[in-house]
Amino acid sequence: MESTLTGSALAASRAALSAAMAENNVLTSDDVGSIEPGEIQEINMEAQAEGIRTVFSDPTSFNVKHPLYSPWTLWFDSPMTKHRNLPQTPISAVPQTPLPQTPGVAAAQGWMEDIKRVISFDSVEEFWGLYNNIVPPSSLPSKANYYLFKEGIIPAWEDEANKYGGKWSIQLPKDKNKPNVDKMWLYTMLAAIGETFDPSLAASDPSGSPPNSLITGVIVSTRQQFYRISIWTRLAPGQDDDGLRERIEGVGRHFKVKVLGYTENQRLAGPLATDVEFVTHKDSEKKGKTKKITI
Ligand code: MGP
Repeated sequence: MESTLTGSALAASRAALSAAMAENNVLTSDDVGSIEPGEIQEINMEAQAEGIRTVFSDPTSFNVKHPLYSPWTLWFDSPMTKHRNLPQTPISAVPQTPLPQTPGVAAAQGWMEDIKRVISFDSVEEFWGLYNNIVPPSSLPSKANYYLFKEGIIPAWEDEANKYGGKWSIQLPKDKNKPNVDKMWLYTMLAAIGETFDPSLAASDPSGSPPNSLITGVIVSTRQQFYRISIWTRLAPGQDDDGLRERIEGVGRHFKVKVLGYTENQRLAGPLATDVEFVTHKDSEKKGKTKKITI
């Protein structure tokens, strides 16, 4: 079936899918392309068939799943979730692992009070199942946020995985971007779960263990007059950064060019709009004048 995704979204989706297929030793079209004409490729059909059941082998209970590098959790808040003890959302069908009781989680308790955990997932199929059943950002009320974070990391500065980090973000005026924001958010999520923000890392881990990626999560926020999309990183460049600044800037550039579709030198700041900017969480916490890196 022809994909309806375009450009960077298609690339990100393919990255997620091919990572998953590589883990399952499934032959991809790229593999087929590398076979010389006339060359015979040995495929262990039995091994391939084992554990993978399709509609052809069982018309009622096939179970093809393509695992992601790591499991992710979606969180949500809006004016509706504030100060209310809402029951768990009806789509939380996947078993939830309890939050680690780290000092960071305890410190963020006030902030996390109104943020509801929606669901965790660890496969491409579950991601699409979730995506197809939630309200897109363009239809959310203002003051709402989706937070998609690696499982075990809470969307708070205080979490151990976030406290030395920062965020790339872009602010987009609502009136001009209502038609684009849903795709921008989808492409951002695909780049996160497909680990394409920090590609050197994903490529350099042949063991199949989850890459210790710089990315901890991504957020979309709706406000009265603008949307904001953010990418949270585990670390932020310091004075002796040992190449870290370059890596962090690579994340910002990938976000701006490959995910959002702007050109590298395009200036985006304007009324209610910002460029793609990086701020450390420590600076965000201080709320004062912040040092920004702009891509
Ligand atoms: P925000 O929602 O990230 O910014 O943070 P925004 O959209 O500019 O502000 P808003 O008022 O329009 O929502 C808003 C405020 O929430 C911050 O100033 C902090 O007081 C608090 N806050 C945000 N974050 C991400 C955290 C966090 O991780 N931990 C804690 N403790 N407070 C936070």
